[in-house]
Amino acid sequence: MARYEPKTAEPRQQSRWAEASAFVTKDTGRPKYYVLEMFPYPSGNIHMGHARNYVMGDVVARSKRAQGYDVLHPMGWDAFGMPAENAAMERGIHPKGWTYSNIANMREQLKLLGLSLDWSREFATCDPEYYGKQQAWFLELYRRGLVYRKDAVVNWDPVDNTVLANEQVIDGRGWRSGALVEKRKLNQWFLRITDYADDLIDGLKTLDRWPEKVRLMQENWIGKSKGATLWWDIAEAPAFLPPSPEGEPNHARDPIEVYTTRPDTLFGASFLALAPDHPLTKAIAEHRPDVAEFIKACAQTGTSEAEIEKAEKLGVDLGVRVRHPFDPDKTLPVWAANFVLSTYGSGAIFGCPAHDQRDLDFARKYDLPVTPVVKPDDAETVEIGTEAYVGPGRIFNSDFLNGMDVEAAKAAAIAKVEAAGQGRAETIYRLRDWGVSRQRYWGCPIPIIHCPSCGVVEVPADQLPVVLPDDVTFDVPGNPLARHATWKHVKCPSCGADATRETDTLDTFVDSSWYFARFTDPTAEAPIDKAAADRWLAVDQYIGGVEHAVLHLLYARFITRALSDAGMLSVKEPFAGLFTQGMVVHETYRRADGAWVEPIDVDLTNDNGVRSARQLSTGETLVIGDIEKMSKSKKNVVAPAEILESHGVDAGRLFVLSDSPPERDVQWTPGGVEGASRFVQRTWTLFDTYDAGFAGEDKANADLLRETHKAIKAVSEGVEGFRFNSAIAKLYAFVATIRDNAQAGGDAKRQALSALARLIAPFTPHLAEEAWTRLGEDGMVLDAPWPVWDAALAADDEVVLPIQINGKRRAEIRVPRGMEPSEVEALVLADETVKARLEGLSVKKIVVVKDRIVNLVAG
Ligand code: ANZ
Ligand code: ZN
Repeated sequence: MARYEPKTAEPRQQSRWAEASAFVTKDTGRPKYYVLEMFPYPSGNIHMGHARNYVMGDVVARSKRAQGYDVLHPMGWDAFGMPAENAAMERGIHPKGWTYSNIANMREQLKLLGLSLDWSREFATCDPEYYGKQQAWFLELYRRGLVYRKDAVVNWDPVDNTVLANEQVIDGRGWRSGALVEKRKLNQWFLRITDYADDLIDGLKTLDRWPEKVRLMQENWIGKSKGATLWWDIAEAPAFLPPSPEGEPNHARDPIEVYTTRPDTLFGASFLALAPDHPLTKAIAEHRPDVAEFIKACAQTGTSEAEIEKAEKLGVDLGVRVRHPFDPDKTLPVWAANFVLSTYGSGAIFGCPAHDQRDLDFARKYDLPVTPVVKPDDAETVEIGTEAYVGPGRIFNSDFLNGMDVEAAKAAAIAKVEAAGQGRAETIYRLRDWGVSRQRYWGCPIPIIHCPSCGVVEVPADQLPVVLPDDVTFDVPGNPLARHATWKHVKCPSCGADATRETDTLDTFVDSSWYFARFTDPTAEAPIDKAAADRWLAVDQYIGGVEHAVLHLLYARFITRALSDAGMLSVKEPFAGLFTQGMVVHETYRRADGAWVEPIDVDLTNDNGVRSARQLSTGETLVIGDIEKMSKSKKNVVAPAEILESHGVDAGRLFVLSDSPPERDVQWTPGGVEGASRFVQRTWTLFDTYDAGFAGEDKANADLLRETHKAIKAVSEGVEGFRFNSAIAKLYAFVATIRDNAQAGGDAKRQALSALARLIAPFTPHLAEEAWTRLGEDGMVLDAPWPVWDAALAADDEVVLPIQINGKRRAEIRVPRGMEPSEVEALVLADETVKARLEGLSVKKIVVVKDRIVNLVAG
């Protein structure tokens, strides 16, 4: 009996696959299956999280291949972005060199994992061949009106010196730098994602193989809101507001526009509130230092909705009064308030304190009237203390709306303001157009030329790609492209005059919004080869982190729609199936002086359940900290390479999938990998000691055959349902069954081992190939068909019998299949639930239908 040697077996199998070009995509006309993991950013090294992600994809790819699909399973690099420029600024390395050397390094690390990837399709988004095609379709969208330029207040990251999309601002901070984001006005390029807002919501309903959570997050992000816009006439305004010529905005005269989802509560309105940077607030601030102060104070608190929600409600009375649309005699004060967002609706609201918590908090603070107008259906009235009533009910205190329910009152109120020309029904969205301009070097140049006489001119198709210059400097902040001596100076393609290139580059989320389509034919002349895209899209299974729920995954859905409308694609939804995997986490260790210590330098002991840790290099006692996502800062990282070195690829692959469900985090422990490694040995031993000449005993053979079919069924279902951990648990059990059943042999044993080799192949592919060869099979297990189970053999040995008492199902009982009725009867009568049900009754009759049902008559 020989030990299994991953160190020799794994490279042996990997060269076999390479020599056979085994993973080059084959298009044989069979049903297709496109498996894709979110491609990595080439930051330097493959980490454990990457490894888990790609191994999951590989399990899908290999099992689909075995099930007879033509599989597409490509890999590439999301290679533009800030870190490359940071490396340039901090260490003087050119972003291009940094990126491509990281790619080379990570490619080698990935290859070690034995993934069934088609490397012939590899590309990086920073390859001019890739981003040139992106420039081509960008111009196509420009011609179609989906790309435009406007002055916009943008989120400015003062550390990265660039603009961020709303999605990239998390709690008021830059998603990458963590710096507090500032507001600036800049001329920017935008993609009209809002044109697709409704379609993007509707499409979510078709994505039945997406996590519910992600669909909800997208729906909330798009934030469709149905309500009404109302115009409130000004009744009084401060004398200092200057009159302005007819046709120009006049703050002393123009009605204030308000957006509401609750026009039914209009009779409960007690004030209007404007955003701090509403034009009227600002006009008044020019004459009122207290208002100016207020605006300044608001600018200093966080800008995110969450922060605004948490902050104390503050405001200032602007000295303006407006007329109520339904009662011209009634006037309301206009305030500026910190909880009104300038970027939503019209940046102004009417406050109805009785039925909105923010308005109520505000009204209580500034002593504004609280008039309830909605009461629960069965109540006489409703008392408002410190909590607003936001539930359903009937309208009261409200003239012509009295007695209506909320929905009817909304419709009636809207009909009335529309008839009076004081408002209209309106649907608005939280979603904003996607600002894609970045003032950075390491990104895809926007293929536009600015000409003094022709204005914005497209770079002609025969001059694409617009390639980034290599000779740039990073010694000062700002955009290296803008200060390059020659790059931006060109002749206008249209009139020949001196002109300048656009120096903004595209947000890197543009790069990742179509790469899955390019993979279907990465060498196509067109950005996307239509026939190839039709063959392979949509991606059948996409796998990645849930942190991309609203960024990448929404942009990709939008761009797919836009390209589809431009005739370049046929699908609207890029990803038919989505799986969001959990993270790899690890315990943390700290010294008394607070320094983090790497796991490799830690000696753990366990005394009757009391764990302690010591630093190997110093002997110091360590504090065992929380289990956290592996991160460099806490030094709790275990590099895949270390594991592969010590336990082999297959044990590592097995472990990242075995210890918890794929959607949950998995904790890396040395013990876990060792367990996986022992399983590899045990499995190998079964094959290594296999004696084809041993016929076995009938009963043992029959048992093993049944166990084999059960294992095929359970593992297949686990793989299919993305329950890899339970599939692996079943494999552990199956290996134990084969080992323990020493009396089995002959065909049953052969079937068991043949099935086992094929079932482990997606998880531990190298071991599976070795086992396959050891069984004497020709070719590779990679190409062997997935085993199928015989339903009769796989059927459970136990059945669940429903128990009916006087015709009603009252209990159930689990018994061995085929149990005689008399035996079942005894068990039923002794059953606790049944006894409880029969309390005070006597059994008149009991009928047991074998393996089906138990009927009891009692009275
Ligand atoms: C009056 C009212 C009465 C409101 C009531 C609610 C309850 P969603 O559903 O998110 O669209 N609102 C409108 N614009 C706003 C802005 N720029 N900043 C902060 N709040 C704003 O929310 C719409 C509701 O949020 C609107 O309906 C408005 O308050 C407020 F009993 O109008 B409501
Ligand atoms: Zn010109």
